[in-house]
This record gives sequence, structure tokens and C-alpha cells, in this order.
Amino acid sequence: MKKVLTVQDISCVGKVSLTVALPILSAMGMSTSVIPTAVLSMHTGFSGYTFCDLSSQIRAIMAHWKDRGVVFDGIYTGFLGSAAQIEIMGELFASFGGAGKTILVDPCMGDNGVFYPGFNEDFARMMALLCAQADVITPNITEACAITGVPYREDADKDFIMDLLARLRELGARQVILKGIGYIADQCGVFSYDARTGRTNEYFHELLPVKFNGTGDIFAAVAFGAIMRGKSLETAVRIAADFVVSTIKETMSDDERNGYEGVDFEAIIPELVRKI
Ligand code: PXL
Repeated sequence: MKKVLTVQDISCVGKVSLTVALPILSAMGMSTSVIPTAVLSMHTGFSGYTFCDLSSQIRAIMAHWKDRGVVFDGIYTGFLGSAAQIEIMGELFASFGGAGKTILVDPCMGDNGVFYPGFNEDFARMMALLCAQADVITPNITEACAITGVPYREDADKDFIMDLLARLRELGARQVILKGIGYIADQCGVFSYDARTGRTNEYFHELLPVKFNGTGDIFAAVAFGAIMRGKSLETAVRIAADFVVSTIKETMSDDERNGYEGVDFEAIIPELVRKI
């Protein structure tokens, strides 16, 4: 069984980050360890959330693990609690990454052209340096613009997307997944570029008329799990995108549902397991 580590916050309520990544990776057959980057009462989409930054713990956790000979086959980082944690992630990759290990960085920072509370251009510039150390990165358009320094465009056309993809490739990650591409009516696209083959793959699926928090985290967790299970980049993208669509469809049927509460991905886990 593959041993993986995922590093993200614990939002106690709201179905994002660790509370979705951990069950998904376990269901995909990964023996999963965690480093929580921060503890929040609810994710930052809810007003009044509490926030406890756990940066001071991470180096001690890593030192203990080194001492005990802990090793991982793969590392996946998501929402980081502070700019200082980006530097610590570099140390984590140096200590626990290396040949034969897969590092996925989801530069979780924003959506729809705006940063989540607490993030800014300086954080994005540092995140770009972390992306350079990754094997796989999974930004949405907002995050891709932020880490490449390109102004966000609501009406991103195919030329804009291809240029953005080229800039992401130049950052240095081996595989780039760019999600949330919307220049085809009623469809949502995910482009992936693999430096090993030099190929760019385009995958479009139906665009659903609702937004739920946490779907980016779910996408990254599934894509990482699929890659760790030996799927090709293209197949991992398809499995992750189809899973997200199914979870949104499942949740849409609940009329009372507030998008901040996330999706009922739990109901779709059997479908995911059959594809792995
Ligand atoms: O889903 C991304 C995410 C993760 N973690 C926290 C967040 C968000 C998005 O709002 O606030 C704490």
C-alpha cells in the first residue's frame, strides 16, 4: 500500500481541505498521514471564523518523523496557513521527497478572480517557487494567474488559457493541471500538460449552474490518489473531474443547501473506488 502525506488546514465545519482529502485518499487505498497547517472553526467563506496557525508545530513534527525513519511515497500540499509555511514546505520536500516520490502542490489561494482572506500577491510569488519544486500542480485560473503574475480575466479565451499554461510550464513542475476553463458555453474544461511526453490534453465536462466550496480540494485529492495508483495524468484528470461533477449533482438535489456547506462526496465514494 502506498504511504502518502497530505498537508492542509482542518476547517472543523464546511467540508474542505483535510476533512475531504483524508477520507478520499483512504478510500482510494492510500495509507494517509497528515500535517494540519491551521485549525479553523469553519472555512474562510463563513464570516467570523476562528483561525489558529500551526506553523510552530511543523518543524518539530518533521524532526520527530526523521528520527523515527518515517518515509512517504507521495506528498500533497493544499491550503497553507501562512507565508512562513511555504518555506517549511520546501524543507519538507527536501527531507521527505526525492527520487521516486511524487509531490503535488495545489496552490490553494483563491477563486473567481479573488484571493481567499489572508492571501495576497506576495504569498502568490512565494507559492510560485514552491510550485517549481512539485511534480504536479493543480491551480484554477485565479491561482494560475496569481502565481504567474498575469492579470485575471473573467472572459479567458483559448489563447489566454494556452498562454497561461505555457507560463505555468515555465515555473518548472513536471505536470500541470489547469482547471475551471470556461470558454465553451455550458462546459467546464481541465487542461493538463505532461513535460515527459510534451503533450497537452483537454478534457471538457458539463458545467453545472451551482458553486460549492471544497470541490477544488476534492479534485486535487482524487487526482493525487489516481496518480499514486499509477493512472496516467489524463486518466487522473478524467476521474477527478467526473467525481467532482457527480458530487455536485448529488448535492444539487438538496434545495435547502448553501454552497458554503460543500458537497456530499461521501455518496459517490463507491463509484470512485470502482474506477481505481
Ligand atoms: O477549499 C479551499 C479552502 C481550504 N481551506 C480553507 C478555505 C478554503 C476556501 O475558502 O477557506 C480554510
